[in-house]
Amino acid sequence: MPSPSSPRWDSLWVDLRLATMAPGGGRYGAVADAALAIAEGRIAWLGPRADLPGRPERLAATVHEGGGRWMTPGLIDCHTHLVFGGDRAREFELRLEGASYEEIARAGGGIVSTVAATRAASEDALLEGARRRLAVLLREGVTTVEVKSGYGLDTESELKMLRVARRLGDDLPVSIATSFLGAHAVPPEFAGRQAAYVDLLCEEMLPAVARSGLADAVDAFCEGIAFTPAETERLFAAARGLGLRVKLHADQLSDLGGAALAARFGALSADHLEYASDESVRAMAAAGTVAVLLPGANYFLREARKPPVAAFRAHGVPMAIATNCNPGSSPALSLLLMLSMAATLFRLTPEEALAGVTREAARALGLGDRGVIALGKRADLALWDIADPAELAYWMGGNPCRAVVVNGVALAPAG
Ligand code: DI6
Repeated sequence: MPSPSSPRWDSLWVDLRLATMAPGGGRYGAVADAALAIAEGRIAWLGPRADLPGRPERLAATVHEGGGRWMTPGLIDCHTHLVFGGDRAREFELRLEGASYEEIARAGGGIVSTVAATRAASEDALLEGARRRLAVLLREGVTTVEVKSGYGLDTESELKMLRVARRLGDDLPVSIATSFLGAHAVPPEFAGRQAAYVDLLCEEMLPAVARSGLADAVDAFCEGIAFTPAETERLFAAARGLGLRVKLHADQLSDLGGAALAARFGALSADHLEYASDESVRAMAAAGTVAVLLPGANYFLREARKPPVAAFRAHGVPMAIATNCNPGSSPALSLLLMLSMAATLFRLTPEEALAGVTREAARALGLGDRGVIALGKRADLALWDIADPAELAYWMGGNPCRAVVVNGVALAPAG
């Protein structure tokens, strides 16, 4: 407890416009001419500056001038494959010459080619590559990032990827949430023996990952070129037995009922969803499963079909947006560009898009302590040089982020 003469807060921001993104709070949950106080990494006070209970210098050890700028929750990128070896620029050229993503995958390229490069890379080399990509994301006000494994596809290589993901959070000012994606593709040594790989996944890899404590959730790719619904169910049942939450790459290239399956397991999220049926949307609504929309992959694979946004709205399914940063379907390093794409390609409103990388992205990761600006939440914040929050989805390129606050500590974004 501070003594009566010591300031009650660690820091205080004044002269702000807040986009709290709190539900039910009007457009963007906005508070004009606001102040926000931080104590022990948490939001300790917020409201109109005129309601502050004293002079700022008396109230906090450090006072920051917001200069009338907008402050939002720190952005959350809730679906990335940030850790990988090599690149797939040649595959991009092949696709431009007419080959499809599925054809390349079936011919032994695609995810499996990144697996070879990832297995061959040292842990430090993987860390260095991922750190460079992550630093670019963070410049745009991102304060939490989900990182998947899924390019190792054997126990040791998957653990290596997850260790790299955790180390990213030690090295850079960001929270990292990890997902084990051993069911991303069938590794080459199991070609033609998919059932045997699923046995290994459920009986050896998943238990080893659970024991390591390196994964916060379990993910899978349920698709014609990946794992069947029955295989996915078996993995999810094993995950549930080990006390791990699940999420799913569902209905990206075809409708296998993946989103409904995810909902049956109380999944945190179902991701992609271009081919999700109305029945799946209803199941997601009933289960509270978040729809994670990935416009980068939709754009990069030139997919004509769009996720059923009107149905998500009609049934009250929360929509999150993420970069899906990966070398094959979405080499995207800008979460703000994903807001623009979500608005223009998927017809989200700019406010829905911003909620998709704050409030709803937090929900997709099961992180109840962030994603909105409210009392007691983690002080992860971003400060923007914009006249209106809609600009975050409006500009295509450019970076209006002027400062970030991570766990209460104010930082200027590099670069
Ligand atoms: N769907 C995707 O878009 C990524 N993974 C998945 O299941 C693609 C990953 C890659 O092509 O490397």
